[in-house]
Formats: sequence, C-alpha cells, structure tokens
Amino acid sequence: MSITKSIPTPKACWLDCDPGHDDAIALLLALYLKETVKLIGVSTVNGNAPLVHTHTNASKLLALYRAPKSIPLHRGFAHPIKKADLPPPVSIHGTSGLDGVKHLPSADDPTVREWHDLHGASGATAVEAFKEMVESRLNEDGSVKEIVTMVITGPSTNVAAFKLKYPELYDSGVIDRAVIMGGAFDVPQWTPFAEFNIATDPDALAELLKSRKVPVVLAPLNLTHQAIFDEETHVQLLSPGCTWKQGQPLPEPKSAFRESLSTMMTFFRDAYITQFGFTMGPPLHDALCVLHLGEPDLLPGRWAHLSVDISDTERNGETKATFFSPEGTVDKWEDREKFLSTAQEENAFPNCYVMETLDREAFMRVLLECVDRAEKFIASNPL
Ligand SMILES: [Ca+2]
Repeated sequence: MSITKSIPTPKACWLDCDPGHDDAIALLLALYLKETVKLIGVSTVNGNAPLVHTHTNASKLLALYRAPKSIPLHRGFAHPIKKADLPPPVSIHGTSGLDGVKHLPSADDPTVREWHDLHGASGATAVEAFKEMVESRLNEDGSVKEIVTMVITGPSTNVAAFKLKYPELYDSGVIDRAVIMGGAFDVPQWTPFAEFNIATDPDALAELLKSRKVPVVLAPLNLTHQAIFDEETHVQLLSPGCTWKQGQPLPEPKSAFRESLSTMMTFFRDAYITQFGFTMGPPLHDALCVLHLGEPDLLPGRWAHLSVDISDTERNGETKATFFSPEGTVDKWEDREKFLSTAQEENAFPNCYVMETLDREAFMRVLLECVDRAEKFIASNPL
C-alpha cells in the first residue's frame, strides 16, 4: 500500500507594489514560497518613490531574483486616484526608493531593460492587465477557473482604478481578497492620523472597502511593527548556521546575493534609526501580506468593518475598525460568513480581516528558507 501525501495547490497571487526595501522582501517571498504561493503578475505604483523609480526598482528586483519571464510586469498609476498633487518624497527608502543595495543589477542591464519595457517604455497598462487576468480565469458560464489574490504593498490606486472601471470583473469571484499593507490603530503614523500607504490614496482604499464580494485583508502597522528583522536573523542571512554572540561583528556574506540582501536590510535599519529612532531593526511590513497567503496561521486576526476617512481634514486617511469578536480572540479567515448574516448594513458588514499578531520567529525561518532557495537558483542561473 502506498501512502500519498497531499500536496497543497499554490495560491495564485498578483503583487501590486512600490519597491521599496520591504516590497523587495515581499517579492522574494512571492517568488520563492513556491509550495504555497504562485506569483502570476507584478504591477507598480507611485508610493515609496515616484512611479518612474518604483517601476525601475521592480525591474531590477525581478532580474536580481531571476524571476521567470512568464510573469508580466505592468506599470500602474503615477498619482493617486483623486489627488493630482503627489505625496512628499519618502526618504526612508532613499531618493530612488531602493537606495543602498549592493549587486542590484543596473537600469542598463539587458534583463532589467527587458522587464522594464515589457509592455512599453511608458504608459500605464496595469488596469487592462488586471482585466485580462480576470477574464482569462472565467468560464463562459461565469464560473471561476482559478482564484487569484491581489496583494497590494503600496497605495491601493491601481486595484481601485480597476474596480472603478470594471466593477463586475472585480466582483466576479476570481479575486478572493485584496491583501493590503496599510493602516494603523492608535500607534504613531505617517501623518498624525494616517499610515503612509493609506494617507497617499485614501480614496482608493475607500473604494475597495465598498465591495461585498472581495474583502480586504489588512496588515496594519500594529502588526508589521512585530516583523522586526533583528541582528540574529541578519547573521543567519549572511552566513547560515553561523554561531554569533551579541556585540560581535557580523560575519562575512557567503554569497553576493546574501550581501545584496544584507545591504538592503542595513540601509533600511539605518533609515529607521536616523528618522524614527527605531533601534530594534527594520520592520518588514510588506512581506507579511505574502506570508498571509503562504502561512495564514502565523498571522491570526479578527473580522471587522473597516472605514477610512476621506474628508478634507487632517484626519484624511485615518482607518477605524469595528471588530465583531472581543479583543484577544481569534477569527479564522474562513469565518466571514458567520458575521455576514448578522450585519448587512452598509456601515457594518464584514469588509476586512485585520491581522493582529505575528509568530515572528516562524516568519524569520520562512524568510531564510526563501533566501536559501533563491541563492541556489541564482547560483545556477547567472544574468
Ligand atoms: Ca511598499
């Protein structure tokens, strides 16, 4: 008699991002959590830096990680949905949006150029790409061939623009959730009231929260500040298995790829120290959105009705959650139906699963496993 082990089907996801040092780690996970996550597309948006930079950064990262050429890269919006004025530059990521990363392929590298210009050297193609992606997963009778999760690690502009232009496709059943890094509850934020991704385009989040078919899964600052990349993890990133004591210098990197990621983390760590006095290590905010897909049990949370302030006041971008279960309890992602039946009003339906706590050590193990896999693949696939 043979024993067959059930193999989970990897969950298809599209990463909409604004790289960004922590977006870079989200992309690494999306590419190398292969047993549980299948990356089907990437799009870029204005956010951590202007679009011209975030799109180039995404191209460089796809080349650095040796992403399969079958994954399309599309350019999205250069400005928020309703605000013509761009947000101030975010120096936490440097002027390029991805400063300080050694061995990152240059913008002139042929592979980087190929990604960059895959769908034209300029012009937004993301919304039409989402349309094609959804249509290709619908049967003629409207049934769904494949479910896709939208992972949004910058302002939600691109996906909201898609929902506004093609509302039936957004709610067709193909997209099962929009996992968003953003928002904060009673912790220091970008403005006195709002977290950066939401403050940049609150109208976009407000649009997504209207959907009764596609709930949001939120990774707010309260969660992501638990995702600290500490020195012990940094040691293992540089030199797996190395024994090290606090106060000793960091070991030499075992490969150029590890050095690349190490410099990425060092720049981000230093920016957090100089700009926020945040000394524990950089929080890997965006990566948690991908972790939710691959390892949901590592980030338990609760169902809520989420609202976002879109008034023309200083509270613009503020997020507020009304939870269905008491604090300290855990709802499953699958529990939504339970709350749907009891709260159908416009301002009360369960439109958001808020992730609240993180198993940090398990997350760091998952991250280091992805680094191992990527390092091996890159070693045998030079640019
Ligand atoms: Ca980001």
